[in-house]
Amino acid sequence: MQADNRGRFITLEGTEGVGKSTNLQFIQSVLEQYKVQYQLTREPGGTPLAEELRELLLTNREERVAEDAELLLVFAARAQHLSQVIRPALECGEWVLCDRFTDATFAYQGGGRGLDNQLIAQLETTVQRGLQPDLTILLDLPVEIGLARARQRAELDRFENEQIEFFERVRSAYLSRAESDPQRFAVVDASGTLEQVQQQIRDVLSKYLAENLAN
Ligand code: Z5A
Repeated sequence: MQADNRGRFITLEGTEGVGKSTNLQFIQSVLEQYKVQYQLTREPGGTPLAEELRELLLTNREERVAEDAELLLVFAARAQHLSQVIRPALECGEWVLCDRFTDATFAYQGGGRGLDNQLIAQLETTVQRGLQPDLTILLDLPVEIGLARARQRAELDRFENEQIEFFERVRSAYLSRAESDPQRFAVVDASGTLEQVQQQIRDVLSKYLAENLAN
């Protein structure tokens, strides 16, 4: 049983190749062990329309994508996702486990592309109306290691084709957000073996679940 009826909103973040997909399965197994009812979802995406917007965002194309167009597409997908999936789940007491959310926008469009954080914050206020993740697990890894891991994959998407400097800016934007909100963020050192990374994630989740689930 939960300490109250509200579902909790957990997000997972990090730069390329940090192991989000790998560790999402592990997080799910911990939630299941504690019998938490949850929905697994992702951004950009999570609904049919938002998945179409994801495809538009990730596809490599000849036409240069304007930074503000990219930002608006990200928030259009998020608005749909919030309305169709995230809010309804939280309102009926389900937890939501989301692969990336608005911290990714501050990191990629803010840090990476150099867009004004105030503009992002305005869109965040309009679209989220105060809703924020309750817990954000940030997997952190030196950029070169993450890129080497990610680039073993067959095809690179529009973001993965960026230069190393882009990902350095993304990483530092994530770390400075984590530093400014230590209550919400748990930073996990993702440079160790999978077992070491998962032990840290288990520690974070066990503490959080103990505080947020009543017996
Ligand atoms: N984006 C944005 O710009 N703005 C926004 O607001 C949002 C997103 C929400 C899609 O994200 C893109 O959208 C993203 C930013 C942008 N940029 N890109 N690309 P995504 O989350 O779908 O894509 P991704 O970042 O590429 O994540 P991924 O596919 O889930 O991969 P991953 O989490 O980086 O890693 P993985 O597949 O779990 O692991 C990579 C490899 O490393 C794999 O072979 C593993 O077996 C291996 N691995 C994992 N952990 C370890 C350890 N500990 N040791 C050794 N090897 C490991």
